[in-house]
Amino acid sequence: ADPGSSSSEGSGGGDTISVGFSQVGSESGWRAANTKSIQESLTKENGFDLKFSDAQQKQENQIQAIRSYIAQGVKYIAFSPVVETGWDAVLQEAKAANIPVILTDRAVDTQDKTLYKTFIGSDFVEEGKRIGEWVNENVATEPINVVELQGTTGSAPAIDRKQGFEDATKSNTNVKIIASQTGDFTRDGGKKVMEGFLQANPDIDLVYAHNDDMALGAIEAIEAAGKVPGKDIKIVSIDGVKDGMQALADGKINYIVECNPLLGPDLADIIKTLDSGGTVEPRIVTHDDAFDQAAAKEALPTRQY
Ligand code: GYE
Repeated sequence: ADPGSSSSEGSGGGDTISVGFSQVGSESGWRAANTKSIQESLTKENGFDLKFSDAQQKQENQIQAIRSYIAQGVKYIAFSPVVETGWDAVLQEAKAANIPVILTDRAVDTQDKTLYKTFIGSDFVEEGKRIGEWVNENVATEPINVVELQGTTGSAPAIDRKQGFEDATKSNTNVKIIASQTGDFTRDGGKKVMEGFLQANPDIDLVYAHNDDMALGAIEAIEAAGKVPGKDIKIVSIDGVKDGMQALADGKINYIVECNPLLGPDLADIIKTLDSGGTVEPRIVTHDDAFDQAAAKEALPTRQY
């Protein structure tokens, strides 16, 4: 409300650290859990003054939000870049204003590594690889036709998860990717693209979805086409959100590689470390598990998201 005010003198005693966070959007269950984790970690009680904005999956909205954080003179900027490229100009503006930038969840593609302090998040190539390896061992022991539901075009997780799966399956002649299209990481997108795939291809054996939400959309399309998801058409996906894990436990999805969305506590630690003059590693990789149907049944009762 008062863009000129410095937020380093927080009310309620003690100083707070002002942080501007630009979120990708609210496209998925993963994103909802990630937003919650960040908002619950960067609280007043924890010493933060968080300014949060949702870019609705549009890069221009994120650039605008970052510029406004710079204009407000926040102490730190953190963001999850919707796509990989096109960030140099705005990141240079932040650097010129002496505002350290922290990347959470998704990477940017830049030559200049001085434009951000650290990038914290999962190894998306590895996630795609683990999916591919599971498919090699458990499904592609005979020839299979695979359709791929890609995440948001140009985003780090879509590029890397595609790459990882291809790396793991390229020497397996049984794996044939017959169609690949973006569903934008949404349930609706996954459903619509899967409907098209089903109409064009009578013989689909496996769906590789870059996230659970698109897998859940695909399940609806498969059921509407009179086929049984998890049996007639097998499904593998990435994230491990509640609804995805439930579908896995119910036998509708066959395998999920987790992507941990709970980045808030680490983000808070990173900022506090930087703020007290410390240094952080330029790349912090978070730990991800993987689940088959039996493991999902066991994990569900204590799942945090
Ligand atoms: O997998 C997907 C979300 O960037 C890792 O974005 C994140 C991805 C996540 O929309 O569900």
